[in-house]
Amino acid sequence: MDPSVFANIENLVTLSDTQFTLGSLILMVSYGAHFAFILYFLWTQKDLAPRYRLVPLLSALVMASAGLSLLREFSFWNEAYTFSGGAYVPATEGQTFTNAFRYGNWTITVPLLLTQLPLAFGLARPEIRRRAIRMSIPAVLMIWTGLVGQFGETGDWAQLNLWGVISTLFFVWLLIEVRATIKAGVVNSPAPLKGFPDKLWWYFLATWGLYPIAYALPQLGFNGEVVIARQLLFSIADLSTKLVYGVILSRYLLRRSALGGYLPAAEALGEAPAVADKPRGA
Ligand code: RET
Repeated sequence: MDPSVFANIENLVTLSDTQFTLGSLILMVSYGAHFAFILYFLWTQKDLAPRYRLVPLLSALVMASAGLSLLREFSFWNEAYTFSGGAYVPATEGQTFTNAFRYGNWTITVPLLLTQLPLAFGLARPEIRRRAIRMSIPAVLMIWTGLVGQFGETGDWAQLNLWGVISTLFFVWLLIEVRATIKAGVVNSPAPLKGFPDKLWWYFLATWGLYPIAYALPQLGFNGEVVIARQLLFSIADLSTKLVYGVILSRYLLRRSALGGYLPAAEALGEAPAVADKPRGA
């Protein structure tokens, strides 16, 4: 069949049993981890000073939203292949596989992830709003232009690369805005935590940078290795930009809350004796 009738390379490639199972497993572990961490982020709120609690709450929302999207990708995956002649063959009827839903989901999760930054840095309310909007505009434009481009990945390299370049320009604009927020974060962090925002910046670059690599990967060829490598890359990126990023921010906020004199945070860090821990009669 003409490859160009399909939007994603998953529908062009016959997978070995191992490859199919790996793809299933990658998607399952991803949505499972996202759902499990809803509980972690809701729980971790209690030790943070009240003004920072919105940050893990946003992480919990991101976990729920991404978890549902990945669960859908997982069922697409299972519906889009049939086991026939000793291999998993793209189904000729019914459901095709698509990565496009990921881009729809990022439209929700990415602005939430970005808003967590000025919130965590404790900036003034109007500045939080201003920075969240200034970061979200290029972010959404980056995602939507990428969405248009990814429909070209089954062979229309001009479409893939042209929209990829346009999307990258919005990514650069986004990075300039993120960098400015990081700088405000350095100014606004308590002295012992001033090194944190810059470390987070490098983490941000390394992990958000995985997405354009996954986007470009189909140009290496239409085969099972590329399909699995791309799903793996997407999943590593998802787990690091949302889940691990949320854990890092929560740990920073715990230390920040303790430094600000919030006792439950100091106790959670083991830096202040909990009342119940004092020896009786002391
Ligand atoms: C695209 C298209 C190709 C060029 C670039 C891209 C960047 C995507 C990024 C996505 C980040 C997504 C996150 C999702 C979390 O839920 C759109 C692949 C630069 C950076 C963090």
